[in-house]
Amino acid sequence: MPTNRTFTMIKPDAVADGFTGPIIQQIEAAGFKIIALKKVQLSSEEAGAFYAVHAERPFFQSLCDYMCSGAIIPMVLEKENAVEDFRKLIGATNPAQAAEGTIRKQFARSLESNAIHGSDSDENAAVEGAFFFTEKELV
Ligand code: DGI
Repeated sequence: MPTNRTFTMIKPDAVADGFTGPIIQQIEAAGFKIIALKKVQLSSEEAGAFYAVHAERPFFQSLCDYMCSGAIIPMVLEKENAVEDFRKLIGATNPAQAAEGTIRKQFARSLESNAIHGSDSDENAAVEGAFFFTEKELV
């Protein structure tokens, strides 16, 4: 994936709470172009594979249960400096510590149910995007 792209997913809490529309609106208003988008529900195995890097963490099982508890909206986004700018737009992992105006501050329920994912590097953006989308689906 080119380095001007990042990967995101709107997580089950925000989809269930009806925040898909407002979140996508803020993403586009911040200058990100949506290159790919779909709605899916992960199996427990798929959630575990996506978060394999956290397999040894105490919250891993809870995170997997949460991530497959409902529909999610994975997306690939394009913008100059996409990874860094998107992490700023969504705010800190824990919404209680997220800056005012960030997506997590506005829409997240808790540290675990934190509304949205954003890749933390160009390398991870490429791997995570490929987890959900083929090259042909990036348009
Ligand atoms: O890159 P982030 O999503 O901001 O954060 P991360 O990669 O460190 O963690 C991935 C997800 O795991 C995060 O969005 C929420 C969850 N998480 C992180 N730290 C904790 C956690 N969940 C629980 N229950 N407890 C934690 O300490």
